[in-house]
Amino acid sequence: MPSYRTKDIRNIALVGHSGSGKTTLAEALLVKSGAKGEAGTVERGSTTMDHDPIEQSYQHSLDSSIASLDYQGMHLNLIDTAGIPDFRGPTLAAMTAVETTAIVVNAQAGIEQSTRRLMRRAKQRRLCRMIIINRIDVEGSDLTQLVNDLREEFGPGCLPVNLPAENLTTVRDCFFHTEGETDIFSLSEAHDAIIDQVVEVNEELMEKFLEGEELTRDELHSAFEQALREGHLVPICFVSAHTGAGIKELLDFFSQLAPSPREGNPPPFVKGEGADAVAVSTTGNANDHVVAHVFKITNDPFVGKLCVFRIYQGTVSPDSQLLIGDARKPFKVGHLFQIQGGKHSEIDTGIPGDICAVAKVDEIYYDAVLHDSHDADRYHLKPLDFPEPMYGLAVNTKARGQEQKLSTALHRLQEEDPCFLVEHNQELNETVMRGLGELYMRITLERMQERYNVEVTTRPPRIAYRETITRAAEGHHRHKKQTGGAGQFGEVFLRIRPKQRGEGFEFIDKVVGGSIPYNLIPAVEKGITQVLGEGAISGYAMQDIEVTVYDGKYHPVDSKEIAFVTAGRHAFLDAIKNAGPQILEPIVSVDVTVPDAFMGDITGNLAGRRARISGTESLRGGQVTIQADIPLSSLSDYHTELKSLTQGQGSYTMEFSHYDPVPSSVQQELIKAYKAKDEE
Ligand SMILES: Nc1nc2c(ncn2[C@@H]2O[C@H](COP(=O)(O)OP(=O)(O)OP(=O)(O)O)[C@@H](O)[C@H]2O)c(=O)[nH]1
Ligand SMILES: [Mg+2]
Repeated sequence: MPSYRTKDIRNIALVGHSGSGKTTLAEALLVKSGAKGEAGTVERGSTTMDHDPIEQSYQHSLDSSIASLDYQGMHLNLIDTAGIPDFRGPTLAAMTAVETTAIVVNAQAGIEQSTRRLMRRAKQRRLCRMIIINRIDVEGSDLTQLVNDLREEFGPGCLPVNLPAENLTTVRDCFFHTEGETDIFSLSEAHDAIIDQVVEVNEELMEKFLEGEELTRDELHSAFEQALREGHLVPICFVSAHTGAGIKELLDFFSQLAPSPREGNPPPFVKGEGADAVAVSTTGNANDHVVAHVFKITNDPFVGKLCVFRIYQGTVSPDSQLLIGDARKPFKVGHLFQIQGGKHSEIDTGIPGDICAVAKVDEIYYDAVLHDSHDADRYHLKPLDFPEPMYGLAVNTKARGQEQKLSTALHRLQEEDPCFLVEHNQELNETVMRGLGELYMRITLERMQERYNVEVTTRPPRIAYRETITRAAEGHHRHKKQTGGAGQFGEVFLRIRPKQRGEGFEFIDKVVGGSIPYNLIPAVEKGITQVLGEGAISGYAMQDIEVTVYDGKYHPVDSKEIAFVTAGRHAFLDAIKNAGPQILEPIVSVDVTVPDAFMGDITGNLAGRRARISGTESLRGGQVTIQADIPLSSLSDYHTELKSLTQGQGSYTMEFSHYDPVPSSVQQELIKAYKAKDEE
């Protein structure tokens, strides 16, 4: 049994812009609590959290990483995450496993793009949020201004719980204390401000407070937790991960004020799928049956597949027999682990609220619910709205005979990151991997080589164009074939109509009086869906079309399934001819970040690529971010061009946005290319 109980656990995700100091901060916390002897550094590649050799060579976290520490009877599970936006799949996934998201802000850089994005994400997920202002040791940062900026941007609930003092070498608590010297603000005013904010969530307490009565520590504590849960309060702490200023106070904050698993908002579990899903709650009790959620998969070179899960109720031991999702057959845990960066150690018990891992169970997948009662069948944690990866590379093995190795490597990599997808296009015999950016792809190729020993060649993948129609039309086809013995006969009348973008395909059967027998209607639909998959004019799948079959004819002997498949297919093609067929292209939203001086060149260049600029944002440190919607097809060489236009200083990320019609010249070209291929 562990020495701590559920109420002693604190689960904290450290998130924030790249370079804000999350990994260094985790290191400082581990050292301060005694979990580690000497502090490693990101530069030397000796931190607990950046344990992967590729992370060490890039000096950036490229995946989420977990370590725990014990401090004054409390057990703290820390999840360090990658700040580089390409790697936000695992970062967002980590946020589902914690009560508290700590958004780390670089004191010099101030609010950065990822700060906003992550604050918004954590709020959407109803997580308790706090802000850690790091790097207070560096001279020349305006901390007063930063606090004001945070309040302006994220609301008046952002309030310091401590303040830097003694020339930024330490911090002073202003939640429990009312007096003391500090470097910024008056401590007593900061104290009043935060107490005011906290008591606002509880009317009774507020009255007591206004009447000047002393509030007990318990009263304040429970109001504080409520304010955190409701997003009414976002406490701010100051630290320097380098000098250690504020680190002990941060540990104190975690142990005294951060929510335990019992105090956070309840995890958003549902039972069932899609529209049938209903909210269910977990108990948090150690004696109930097990409910746990897998939020991370890693393929460790030594132990193989490692599945990391958070327990919501019940107790897991090496003897536990757990079911994966709706599987009928359980697996035996065998060995239960606790994780410390790249290492793991065996434990005998996992209690509610804790984070543990099992190794070598191949059937477990990211997002699986592990449980030991059929009561928890069809349980899911409310899914995250992950960005859709749009940066694609088609890959082939360099050497022949390595195809199986490549496919295994891709499968393993896909298991680990919900924002990394692998698609295989049978028709082109093309394997395409998709991620959130160029850097992501580069690192994935390195991983493939280092971990799985596969070398590949890459090229830009085909763009996933789509076809649709622009107006309603009628279609008809009579299929009649007489070859020797039995003939084929089928006749179909249908009408088609465009649907709203993104609504997909709908098939409506309005045949009356059995002019097409009901058992042959599926054959008609089959003929139509064949065309949907293959496209009518350019070889790309069709979308957003409604087809109504309303009449036909059949022959009692010659009307077999195949006849109606063919008739349906040709009637549909006949209708499409008159329905103004239109090719659509994927449009992505890009954020391009460059030094100010290049802004003009970059927006000009984007405009030349058919981009629609939707906004620009000045960042501190002379950087600017340009937001634009742009056809994916215009970005195939953008990485190289951006680097050369900005002397290597520009970067961009993209996300799928929507489909738009292609310009007519592009449509003509695509049709021509398709015809030429067809004739071949
Ligand atoms: N002066 C100073 N430097 C710091 C402090 N914290 C971190 N750094 C430095 O800032 C750089 C980035 O720190 P990391 O800990 O790697 O930042 P991160 O947030 O983990 O970055 P990603 O992994 O890319 O998301 C490193 O060179 C650290 O040594 C601090 O408190 N003071
Ligand atoms: Mg890091």
